[in-house]
Amino acid sequence: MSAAVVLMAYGSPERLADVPAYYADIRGGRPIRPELLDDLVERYRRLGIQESSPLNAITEETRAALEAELGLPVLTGMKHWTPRIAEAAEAALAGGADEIVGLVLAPHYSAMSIKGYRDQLETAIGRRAPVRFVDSWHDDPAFVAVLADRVRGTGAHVVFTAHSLPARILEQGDPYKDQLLETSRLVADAAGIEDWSFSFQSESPTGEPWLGPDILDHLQALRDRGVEHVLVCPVGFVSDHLEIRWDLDVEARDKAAELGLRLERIEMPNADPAFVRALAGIVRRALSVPSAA
Ligand code: FEC
Repeated sequence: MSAAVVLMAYGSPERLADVPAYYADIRGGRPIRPELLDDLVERYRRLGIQESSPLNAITEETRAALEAELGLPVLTGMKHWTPRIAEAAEAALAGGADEIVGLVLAPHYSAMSIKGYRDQLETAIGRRAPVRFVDSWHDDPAFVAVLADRVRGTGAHVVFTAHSLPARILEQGDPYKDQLLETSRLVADAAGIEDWSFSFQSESPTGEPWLGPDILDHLQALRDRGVEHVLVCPVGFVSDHLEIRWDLDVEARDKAAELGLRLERIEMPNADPAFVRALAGIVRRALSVPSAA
């Protein structure tokens, strides 16, 4: 068999003029309030995406490093931007692959996140090749070690974070929150951290309740109970992008300053060689499981 990997990420607009189309893709045809679009354009402007788009550049660096590590073709497919997941799937098949590993650069499964990547990939491949899709890798020991190395030895209270989702996922038995808490616990145990907590971030104003606590409220609660120094360790994201560089580096930092709280965050895994080796291990494991096809 000749395998190829479709490495999937959220995707990010390359320039400000792309933001309306990108946002429309995220909304999947549902209406967008003009003030929310203006606010999003402004966040991207302040992030400096006219000069460079961090997420797309980091994803390409990760792709190239993973390809070199595995010695297999690795193609990037974006959920909400180009190159699309379907384009990556076509390129993988055109290159002669007769089985496809689907790996998302997001470790935790939710029907509201990973399932969307899976659906796009499986629809694109159809019956042309078996797809070995990795649903989650939140407890991968090498990934846990990458994060543990970044928090070990800190004297700060560690706050693990991840993207919030609408709270209704809990009634649907979605494993997202449990997987996030498991990663947090595994990282804390591996690093010998006892003083830690978890909060969500990056909630969208969609008019329904989202999972909490949100990090901004959580910082207030930590300050109220006497915490002076916080180290933020995102576990649900692996790259520098808008949700890190704006929601944490601007909004959470501003909130911490207002509270008189010292706030730092870990360096994201991005294309760190140890993280790329962890991804390669996940791909090799997926390939070693006997195929159902
Ligand atoms: O740097 C960048 O340009 C892109 C950063 C980015 C990442 C990301 C990851 C996740 N999201 C998840 C869920 C949702 C849900 C909605 C939603 C909306 C947005 C908007 C932007 C955005 N997300 Fe995102 N997300 C990123 C960016 N996300 C921009 C639209 C503006 C806003 O609401 O702030 C709500 C959709 C709706 O309106 O109906 C739900 C989840 C992840 C982590 C997993 C993954 O990476 O796929 C979950 C990175």
